[in-house]
Amino acid sequence: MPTVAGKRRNVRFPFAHLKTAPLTTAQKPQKQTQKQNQNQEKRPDTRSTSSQGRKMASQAAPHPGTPALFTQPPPIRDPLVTETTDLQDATLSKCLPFLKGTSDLQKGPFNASGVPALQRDDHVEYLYDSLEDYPAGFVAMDSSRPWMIYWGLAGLTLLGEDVSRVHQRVIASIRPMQNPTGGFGGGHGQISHLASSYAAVLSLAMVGSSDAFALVDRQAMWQWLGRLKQADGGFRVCEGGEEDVRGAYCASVIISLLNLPLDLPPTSEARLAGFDNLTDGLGEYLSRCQSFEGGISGSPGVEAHGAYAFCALACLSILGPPENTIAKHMNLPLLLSWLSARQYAPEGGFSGRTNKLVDGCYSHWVGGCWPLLQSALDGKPQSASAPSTTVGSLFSREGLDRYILACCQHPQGGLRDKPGKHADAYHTCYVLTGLSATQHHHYRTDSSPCANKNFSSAFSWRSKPTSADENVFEKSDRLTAFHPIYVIPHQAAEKMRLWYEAEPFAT
Ligand code: FPP
Ligand code: K
Ligand code: ZN
Repeated sequence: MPTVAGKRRNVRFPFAHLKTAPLTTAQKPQKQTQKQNQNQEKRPDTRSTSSQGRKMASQAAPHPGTPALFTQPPPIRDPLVTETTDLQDATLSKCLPFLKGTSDLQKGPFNASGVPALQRDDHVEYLYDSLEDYPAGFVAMDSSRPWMIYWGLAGLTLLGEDVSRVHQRVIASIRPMQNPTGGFGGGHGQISHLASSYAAVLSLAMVGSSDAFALVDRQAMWQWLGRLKQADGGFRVCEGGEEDVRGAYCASVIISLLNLPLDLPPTSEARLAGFDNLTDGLGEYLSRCQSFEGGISGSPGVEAHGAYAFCALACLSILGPPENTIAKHMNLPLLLSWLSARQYAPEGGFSGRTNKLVDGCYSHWVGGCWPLLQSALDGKPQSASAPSTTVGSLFSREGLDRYILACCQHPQGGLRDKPGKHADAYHTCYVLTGLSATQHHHYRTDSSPCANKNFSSAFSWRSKPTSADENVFEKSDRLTAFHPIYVIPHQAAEKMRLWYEAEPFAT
């Protein structure tokens, strides 16, 4: 993609994700050293750099305004010591100075609640940069091109940037990845995948021009989805590939945003299983993905994980009103219990699964489950405005805000998994999405702007900003609200759907 941001800086990405990148021997030592040096969190010159100084900082008094819940290890400990408890202890030691506001590696200013400000300009600059060229060492990311566009555009949109001005550039980047047999690949010449198609469609929705919408070959997409639909109700992620809840969610997002016909194409093999529609048997498939713990796994019978919980709950929230679909296909008390156990104290952030560590990206994958579950519990909306009674907040917004703002901001811009990790575009996007979710109340109304009644409840979501007395973040740190299912602005989702409603579709 050609440069859009005036200022250029070298991209930063975590090399841990690139273990398989086939770097040449000539490049390897030099490039990695250069990257890693760049990624060191530099302490400001004004502070002590001695180990004594570090020790004092970690023992220093917490920033006033920070409740004890977020500054001390948990009062009850399991006496059994394992590799898992050691890793958890190490994570706590890394996070506590950040939560207390005593780390040298943190930028201020801190507000009266002891929460550091969002480094908005640094993150904007980081994300514009993430849309630029990458050196050869990033070759492993070549199958994630639409994702990199999505993460960049979504993060910038959350931060208040107008991404419609790059619509031509986005179209030019995405066009070569569409296959005539339907869908988008992860890179040039690669077969279509539901995850890259999801990222491509959402990117086109965010730039929001007719040219962007007209790029999608809906007929071919529909035929391709018909080939991915399986006899047990789910979707494979690509032809000959695995079937999992990512497939179910990405397919449902694409079907509903592009206003595709629900009928299975006549040649779809899933018709042999007795299905007529792309969505037949999908809720039942997702139901089989709820594990004994109450969480949701990628496919039936394996370990529950937060990323899959979001995919499944968002998919159910597309299929129909959450108070019907989630309540019908999930054991709610068990789901609530597992989801609640994902938020840790003192960290405040979420883990993805039992006995694992907090990670900033789960601010979205787990955090994004809460509005969907809340809507299921709130029940059928009675009006076009916010409901007068709801079950209230099901998780600690304060805890998540503290984890995000204190622990996930890289001092050189971009957001991250946890202290000590590099920033990357994926974490920057999903940590900011999580922050935005804490800053808004998301609810459904009884009206949708769409003429086609299919999936109308998915287009009935609205949001309102949380009030000042609920917030520990500064007013200036408020982000754009995102649609809780489509993870782009509400308007972008509605505009795309309405555009395709007006376009004839020849089956
Ligand atoms: C475990 O990683 C992670 C997973 C099992 C799932 C990852 C999937 C996603 C993040 C998103 C899928 C969604 C779409 C829409 C394509 P880990 O073992 O490194 O992390 P952990 O220790 O936190 O579980
Ligand atoms: K992780
Ligand atoms: Zn992560």
